[in-house]
Amino acid sequence: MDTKQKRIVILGAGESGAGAAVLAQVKGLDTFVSDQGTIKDKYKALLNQYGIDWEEGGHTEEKILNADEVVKSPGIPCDTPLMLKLKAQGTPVISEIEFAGRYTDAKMICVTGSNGKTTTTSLIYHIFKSAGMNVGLAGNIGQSLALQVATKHYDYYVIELSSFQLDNMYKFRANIAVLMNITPDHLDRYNHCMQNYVDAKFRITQNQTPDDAFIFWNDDPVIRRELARHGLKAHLYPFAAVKEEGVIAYVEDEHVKIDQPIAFNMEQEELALTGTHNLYNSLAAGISANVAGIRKECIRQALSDFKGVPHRLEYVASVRGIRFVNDSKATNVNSCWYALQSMKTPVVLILGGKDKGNDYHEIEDLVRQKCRALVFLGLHNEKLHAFFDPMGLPTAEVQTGMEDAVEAAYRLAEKGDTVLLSPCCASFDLFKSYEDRGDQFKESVRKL
Ligand code: UMA
Ligand code: ADP
Repeated sequence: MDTKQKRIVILGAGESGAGAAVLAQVKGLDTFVSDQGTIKDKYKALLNQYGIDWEEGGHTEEKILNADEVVKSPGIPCDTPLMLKLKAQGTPVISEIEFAGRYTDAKMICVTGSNGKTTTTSLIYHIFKSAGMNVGLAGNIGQSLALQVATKHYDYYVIELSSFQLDNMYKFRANIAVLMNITPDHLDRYNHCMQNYVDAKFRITQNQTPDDAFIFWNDDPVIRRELARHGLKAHLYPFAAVKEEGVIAYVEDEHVKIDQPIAFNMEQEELALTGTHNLYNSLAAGISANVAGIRKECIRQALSDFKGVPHRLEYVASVRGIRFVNDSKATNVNSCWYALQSMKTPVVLILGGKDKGNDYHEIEDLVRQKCRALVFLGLHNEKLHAFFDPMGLPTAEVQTGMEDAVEAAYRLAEKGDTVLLSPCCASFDLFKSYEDRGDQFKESVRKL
């Protein structure tokens, strides 16, 4: 019998890698962690607590290329010199989610999409938790799945999956898979090829069986086009804003209705989350809970008392009749479209930041219809000027920071308006993260 321990090397020691390392270690594997940068103190402490061998400040090839298997952190691209060497010599590379999935028989409810992942994942978790289920929240949100599998015992996991996490998943099976939508994002990681990104998203359905559920937005043109290509075996649960051919969940006569597997309805007005995009998120969450057999009263109650997630269309305050809404998580043009679409008053829109190859045509009409004025907040606002200036709206240009942007927006707004931070861009030019950007917005509003 071969008694040699399997050598597992984990690349990256952030939330994902540190969790994978703990799981590998407690499962008795020969575990080594390598980080090219500096490992955060809290992850060093965790690795040391479990007696795990680690390095930082570089990847030592002789300690990595001898791995039987590599777990790659999602932030590491597939085409770094080291990754290419591993591929060339045939070393299997998997994601932390794939790895963790091997060591649990909990039911997996997985959510992906270009927008709405965190909101939908959090809402599903809220419904399950309110219903008294033994459930964990994991993935691209909060604590890594691997660490929870190593240290806790849940019957269900609700997991937010980014395309990066899906990339290296092969055998993992989602009992309930939710695909919200697919619009361009992260294309720099996909060879600037949209199809590669689409294929990554569809990996959420691989290995599903007829006992599993695939919940998706029926009106997404990309999802509809792709359905046939993927030979799906799971039971399909398509949803849409209104009743149409084939959908099992929709709004009719101001009621949210889910026809399958168990008939469910509630007044749309009772939903805690507002706006069309949040209707989709509520439908997807409601179907997931319905499929899992949660009682209708529990689903109704939880869909109506959900507190929302910070930085997603978060109401901040009203100052002299002007409402301030923080949608800092709108880091692409599509999410800003939904934010604008949900606005019921004239809007002063604050947008800008690190551009990801944005095409603003998508929001052009809504900006014309709804915006009183625009505030460009970023180090490089030239592209925004070039696109929006011809519309002739009042604009303010701010490169200095959030406080000045909020003051400029306040000056441009009139009583009854909404000042909306929904930037279409990543935050990294002026802020540490989208959370930092949203927090600074809230702080600046409170100072007015
Ligand atoms: N590193 C290397 N080698 C490299 C490059 C990086 O060792 O070649 C190291 C860095 O020095 C760092 C570590 O890798 O110490 C970071 O790994 P990571 O970027 O994968 O970050 P984690 O902390 O492990 O967090 C990851 C997800 N991050 C990304 O996908 C970029 C987290 O999603 C996720 O919550 C976490 O795993 C647990 O599953 C965050 C995210 O920004 C929220 N996601 C993107 C998004 O939402 O748009 C996809
Ligand atoms: P993700 O985790 O996919 O980034 P979030 O739930 O954090 O998604 O929401 C990010 C932003 O995307 C929100 O601020 C909102 O403007 C927009 N959004 C939320 N849900 C949807 C949806 N279903 N479709 C399109 N846009 C959405």
